[in-house]
Amino acid sequence: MQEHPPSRGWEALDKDGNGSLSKAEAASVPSLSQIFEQADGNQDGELDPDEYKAFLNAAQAEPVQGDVKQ
Ligand SMILES: [Ca+2]
Ligand SMILES: [Ca+2]
Repeated sequence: MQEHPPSRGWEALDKDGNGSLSKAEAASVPSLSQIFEQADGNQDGELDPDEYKAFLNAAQAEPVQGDVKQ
């Protein structure tokens, strides 16, 4: 629940209120800053909530090697 703060604090991070986060806006969240370029699907330097969500979904869809529970 707490690994990725931005879904809760998105609006707080979005300083200029344009609905997406620039790299500068994301810079206050190190974990977000780290994945910014990967998550910025269209590479326009702005991370929008859909891109972020898609990134998280893709990350969760990755099969976890060595942690298979049956
Ligand atoms: Ca913004
Ligand atoms: Ca983008």
